[in-house]
Amino acid sequence: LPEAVSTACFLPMNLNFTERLERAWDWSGSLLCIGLDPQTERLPDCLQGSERPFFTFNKAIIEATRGLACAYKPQFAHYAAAGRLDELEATLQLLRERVPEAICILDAKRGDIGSTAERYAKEAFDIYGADAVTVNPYMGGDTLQPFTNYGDRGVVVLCKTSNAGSGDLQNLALEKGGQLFEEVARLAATDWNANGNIALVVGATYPEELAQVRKWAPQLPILVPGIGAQGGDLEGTLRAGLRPDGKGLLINSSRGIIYASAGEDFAEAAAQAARELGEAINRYPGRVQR
Ligand code: NUP
Repeated sequence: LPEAVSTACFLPMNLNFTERLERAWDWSGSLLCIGLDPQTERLPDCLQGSERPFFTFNKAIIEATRGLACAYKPQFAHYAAAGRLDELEATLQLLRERVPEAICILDAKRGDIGSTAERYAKEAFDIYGADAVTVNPYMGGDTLQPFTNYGDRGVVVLCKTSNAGSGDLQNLALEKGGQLFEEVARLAATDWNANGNIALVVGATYPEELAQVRKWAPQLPILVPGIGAQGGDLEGTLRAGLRPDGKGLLINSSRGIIYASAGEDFAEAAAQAARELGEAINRYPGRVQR
């Protein structure tokens, strides 16, 4: 792994994570999060011979989409499986330099006993310099603490995931009433959130559950993947998830944006797709502050 980068963040250190996210929403005027999930076989032909294809691809997309999104979300496995973690690191550094106002979420879905979780937190925040990391709460609150201890960074907890099988466990009924994902939302908004830096993940494929999560966690930021390639429901997401201030959501699309074109115009096509999705989000009446 690379040397630890400076712990300097994308945005001023005196702001906590929530304040930085609010700034990112206001600066971009957007709730859009662009997923940076490069796959070798899907890269445009013009990049196939490139020395650092993932970084070159991301760089073009980041440059073309500056100002169109409040956040970017590289998914760790896409880089690790290709042996290109150096290009993930370079991508995060580029985001820090070129779009310091946007939040960078490292999607790694970490979760382990405390002493190992400490290593994972260090990896995400000190090595990669991410503003936020996704974590799996399955092992309990003590395993989230090493992440939440970084008070200026965000900890994005899986709550109701977008995949078809997410109900196998997440929708299990609890003896005390409610379902497991609701208990995750409740704990994330209360006991687990002593440092005020927790956000949740709820898939755009489950707007009914999103409405439930909003009840348990009225103020928490919610990362919503599943728009675009997974066929999630944008209007249902906005209806169920927006806060009264018209913010509160990070609506992610990865493949729907980055693979908008397989030609040489891939970056402009990605920007166009980002613009269209951002505008569709902003047309929703609830986006206007009430
Ligand atoms: O519940 C989740 N669903 C999901 O798709 C939680 C996630 N973090 N993701 C991630 O979001 C997934 O790993 C991928 O990086 C992205 C969705 O990509 P796409 O369907 O927009 O291409």
